[in-house]
Amino acid sequence: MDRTFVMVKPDGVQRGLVGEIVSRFEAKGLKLVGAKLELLPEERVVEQYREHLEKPFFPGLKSYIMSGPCFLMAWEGKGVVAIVRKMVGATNPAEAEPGSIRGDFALDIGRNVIHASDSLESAARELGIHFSAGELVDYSRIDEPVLYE
Ligand code: IDP
Ligand code: MG
Repeated sequence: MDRTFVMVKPDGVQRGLVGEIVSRFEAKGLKLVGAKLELLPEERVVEQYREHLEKPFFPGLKSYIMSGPCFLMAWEGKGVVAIVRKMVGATNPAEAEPGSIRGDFALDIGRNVIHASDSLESAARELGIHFSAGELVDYSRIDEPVLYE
């Protein structure tokens, strides 16, 4: 089954949105297979956002992500990468649809509350940056027989 990396950024943690965000993914039927609250060290922030290293917004992005604790999660389910990206919404909250997390809870592109991997490859890469194998848990959710055809 597919897995993806999701992270509530420091603004989302400070604004008390962790529970709301976890609830949305749980209610969708996705399975939480890893979670932790952490102040991220610089090298993991750089590794996660390495495609943006040369962008003008990178220094601001790095200090934003390191400004407080992040809530890191691994979610599992059928098609989970695309489903979570859709539930997260467009990068710029001004363009994110109402009903999406960024559409409902954010205003500014530089304070957009949440990160989610954009492909299966980046999901595997990002999970590897932030979680050790022992921190990801294999188990069944009791509602799986009725969630899946
Ligand atoms: P994504 O988070 O939707 O995948 P990316 O383009 O990968 O969006 O950008 C990563 C993160 O960098 C964004 O979520 C946002 O926090 C930040 N970011 C992207 N573009 C800008 C910008 O133009 N100004 C400030 N921050 C930006
Ligand atoms: Mg991205």
